[in-house]
Amino acid sequence: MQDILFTPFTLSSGLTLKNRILMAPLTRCMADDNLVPTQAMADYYQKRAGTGLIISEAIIIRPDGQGYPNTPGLFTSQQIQGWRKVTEAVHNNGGKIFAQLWHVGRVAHPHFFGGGDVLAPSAIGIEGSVPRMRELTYQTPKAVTQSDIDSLIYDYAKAAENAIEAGFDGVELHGANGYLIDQFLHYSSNHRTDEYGQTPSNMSRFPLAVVDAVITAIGAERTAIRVSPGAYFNMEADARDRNVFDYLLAQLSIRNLAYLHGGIFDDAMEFDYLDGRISRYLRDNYTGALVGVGGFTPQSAAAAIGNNDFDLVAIGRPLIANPDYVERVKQQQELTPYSEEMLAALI
Ligand code: FNR
Ligand code: 8K6
Repeated sequence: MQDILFTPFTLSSGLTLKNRILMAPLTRCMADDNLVPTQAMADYYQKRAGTGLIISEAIIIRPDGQGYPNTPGLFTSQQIQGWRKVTEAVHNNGGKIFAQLWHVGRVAHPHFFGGGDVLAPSAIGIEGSVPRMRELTYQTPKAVTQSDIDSLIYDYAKAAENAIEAGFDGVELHGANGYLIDQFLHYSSNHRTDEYGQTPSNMSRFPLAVVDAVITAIGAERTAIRVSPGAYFNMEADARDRNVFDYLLAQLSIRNLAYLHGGIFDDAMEFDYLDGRISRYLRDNYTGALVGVGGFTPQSAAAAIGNNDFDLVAIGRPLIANPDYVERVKQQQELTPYSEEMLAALI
């Protein structure tokens, strides 16, 4: 029944994955205090090398991109060396791994980077405080200047080069879940009146500039992106966002990326202004390889791939609970259910 999950798939890049099951990016807040990956992280990823492709936990591209404790970085030589241990462990076990590159934009907190501005498209903050550190209330960000934008684009491209130096097979830009790139793409977080705001092509300008800079640095075949057309996390929905994503997806379709990945917690969630689910909307508006995600079981994932809803599935929480998820599914063994307490340690 689930045989389709175990058929190989060749990405737009030519990279062949041994099966259709991807490890979804999962922030674990377990890097050391210099944001360097640890041996425990190398062991954790190595155990999951049976997936067709691991997408790493989100990795910050520079200090002011940090919004959670102990999230790893990819901007110091120590961090590059730390990631090298992880990629070698995965490759030695027959796996492949992409780095998810992250700047949280207005979800950053200066506590993590010794003070300074929180950057975002517009000076519109979010309510609330940092998870696990509730005393850190979110601040009103500074609207980025052209020179901030230039340096952010440069730093994304530099982090992509660092990822390749660290042995990653490619990078996935984190353009989802209400973080910096996504903040440009929604009307509720982007009130700019210059060439980065107000129209779909303007609102897509920064995201596409980052994509193009990364393509120039490491090649389109090693570049992927995750997007959240449906606002659901740290973001207010606005029906006009549809036009932005229609434009963005047409532009991404002509760039021959490795794949496109939807960013959502539960793909059963429907958005009126997208005419339904994220996976359906992305399939209808993007022509390359598509990764579905959000609440899939082996059964529902096999059915969705069989139905051509998407080409690959990313599995998140079940892979936290079951390091040997792929083997268990293959052997038709029972899966351990996920629970939040499992986030306390890497297994
Ligand atoms: C996530 N998710 C996530 N997404 C992302 O793009 N980058 C990240 O670093 C994280 N971190 C993260 C941490 C934890 C603890 C959870 C539970 C989730 C979202 C994740 O990739 C995925 O979209 C969801 O978990 C939905 O898939 P599952 O878990 O239903 O298979
Ligand atoms: C558990 C680690 C602490 C910080 C993790 C941050 C990672 C963010 C990933 C997105 C989380 C989204 C939660 C959204 C729930 C939406 C329900 C509709």
